[in-house]
Amino acid sequence: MQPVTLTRYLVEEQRHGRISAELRQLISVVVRACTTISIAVGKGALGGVLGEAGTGNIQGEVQKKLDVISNDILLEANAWGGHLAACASEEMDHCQPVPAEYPKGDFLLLFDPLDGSSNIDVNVSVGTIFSVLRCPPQGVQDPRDEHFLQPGHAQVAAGYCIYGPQTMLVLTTGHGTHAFTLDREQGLFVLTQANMQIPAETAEFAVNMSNQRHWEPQMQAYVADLLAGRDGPRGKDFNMRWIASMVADVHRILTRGGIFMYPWDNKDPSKAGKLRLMYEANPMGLLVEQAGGLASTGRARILDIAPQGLHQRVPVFLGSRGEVQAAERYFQPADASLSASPGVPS
Ligand code: P6P
Repeated sequence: MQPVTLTRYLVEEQRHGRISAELRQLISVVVRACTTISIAVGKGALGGVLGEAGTGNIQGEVQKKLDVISNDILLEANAWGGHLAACASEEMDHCQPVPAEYPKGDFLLLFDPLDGSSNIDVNVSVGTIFSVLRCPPQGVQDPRDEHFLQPGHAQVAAGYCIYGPQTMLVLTTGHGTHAFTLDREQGLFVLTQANMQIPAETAEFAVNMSNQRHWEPQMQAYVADLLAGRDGPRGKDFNMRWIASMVADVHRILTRGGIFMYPWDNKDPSKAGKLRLMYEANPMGLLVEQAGGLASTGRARILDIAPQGLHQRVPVFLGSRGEVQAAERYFQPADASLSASPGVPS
């Protein structure tokens, strides 16, 4: 049987009326940009692309050279396509409208151009995360940040490209979550896992344990019970993984199950979490839900959050349905007796 390339998959989705020609073309442009980023990431020191760019972003983070390069590749690729009204990025303070001389489209594209970039210099998997929204009609000719502030369930597509031992694209347009592997010889993405399904139960959790003393009591209680293993209230032993690259941790969970957590902590109480809603939690949340999992703040469904800002942060619990529900139980009724952490959506 002929391998199903991404192009063929998207044409079939369009033929069955599940996506428009414009969305098919937009996804193709984004994925071509990711292929270019994959080549740049793969060169490493040989490409002179490692190390810091000497600049910072709105997050207050030092930018890596590849952060800036990846951002530029995505902006350049999407400027002239005619599918977009504007782009927004972790690396840019505000959205960037498509240049006036180019045709406009009805979509908005958000991305974290190179998530996990602190891992680049040590050759650990990193990735590009993207999210697609419809642009409100009034915003097409004059798009502004406020036009991006839509809840995650409004996404028309979401995905990531992981640059690891293989370069893989994981994509949803609302009809399941599907994985494609880059055939480097042919420069084509080939469908290698249709309809990914996250096992409902797991014995593997992912969290940065060094933050443990900064967590809310509910989070400390939940993780303590995981660590207590078979002799504790959970009655089974758990394993832990933490790659510190969300794309890599989420890819593992989509592939074999688990729960990924970046909860609120009091290191900077003014921040509702570390991860960003619009271009990390929302796209990953849609991919996970489309694969049968859950994506929560611990207290609310991530995809239902009404965004207040382009770079808004949220706590994230996502992965195996049964385990996310188990974590949520620690944040329920007893919560009334504990002050909810500031900024965390109730
Ligand atoms: P920490 C990478 O910087 C990132 O945004 C995610 O990809 C990753 O899950 C998280 O931060 C890692 O955070 O605090 O463990 O370095």
